[in-house]
Amino acid sequence: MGQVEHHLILDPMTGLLEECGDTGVVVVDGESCFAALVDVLGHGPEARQSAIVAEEFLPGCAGEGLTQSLRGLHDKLRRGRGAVVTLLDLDLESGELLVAGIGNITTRIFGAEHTRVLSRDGIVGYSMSTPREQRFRLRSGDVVLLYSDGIRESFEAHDCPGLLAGSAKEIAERVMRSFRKGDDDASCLVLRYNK
Ligand SMILES: [Mn+2]
Repeated sequence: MGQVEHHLILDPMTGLLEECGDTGVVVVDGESCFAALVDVLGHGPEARQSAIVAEEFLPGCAGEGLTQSLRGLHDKLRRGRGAVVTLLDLDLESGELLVAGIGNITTRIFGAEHTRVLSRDGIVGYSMSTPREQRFRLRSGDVVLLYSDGIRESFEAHDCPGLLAGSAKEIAERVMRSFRKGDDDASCLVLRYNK
């Protein structure tokens, strides 16, 4: 059975978690890993309220299907500000990865090839296109990186020598340190699959 090593960093623009609209969830149940990264529009205490709604709802979505989970979150966030969201589900035995995103969370896979996963347009809780689940196959050692638009979207691995070295925590800290923009909440979720 494969394993997944993961690390999430939330870095609020104001330095206060209670004013952070970015959040993430990881649930590992032994056979699979469900993960989410969420960026509620804007920042501050009101954004944090919607982030809390997502934090409370998403752990129960593990194993429920990504499209259904996005639809459920869409309903939950209707009274708040709306958010951009990417969900993924990784089968630890096979390395099969499903990803579904709405809005501009960046999702990248660093494996034998480097892949950017396209999201659909929209805002969860406000106006959401039909989710699309995309399928990938991870190999042992591959790294999946998700980050919000508080981090420079377009950096390349060669912009940061050793980007993928070390633990998931070290990778997340390196991305945050090197590419954080500073004008918004920032979040970064790193997963490394080990067969
Ligand atoms: Mn943002």
